[in-house]
Amino acid sequence: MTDCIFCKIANHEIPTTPVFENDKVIAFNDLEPQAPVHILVIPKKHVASVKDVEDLEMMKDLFDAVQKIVKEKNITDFRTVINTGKEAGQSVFHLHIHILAGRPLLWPPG
Ligand code: DGP
Repeated sequence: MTDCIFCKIANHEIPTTPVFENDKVIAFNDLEPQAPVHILVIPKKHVASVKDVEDLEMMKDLFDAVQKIVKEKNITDFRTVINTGKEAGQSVFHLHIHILAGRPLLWPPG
């Protein structure tokens, strides 16, 4: 989608060093890391949020990538987050899963 920053990353219009990539998914480090490990996993196809996913295969592809990333990095304890909507903290309206790790993570979140 034009003017979507994550579409530009997915299309390599913005140079990115992927943490993981296949034909459906790309993962890269968050620009504003909230933990020593902070990776974003996104579908290459533009979908604004989890509410807008039509084919749930997309979620399978994303979580398949999450599993591969944490396995490859030997991360045993981590949090996955999907913010949906402004009030829940979504600032980029292209679906993404945050992977956070490398420090104790508070629960419940703020
Ligand atoms: P959220 O607030 O859940 O929509 O998360 C969006 C995240 O995306 C936020 O942690 C900052 C990150 N981010 C925004 N723009 C860029 C960018 O251009 N590059 C990278 N690597 N991360 C970005």
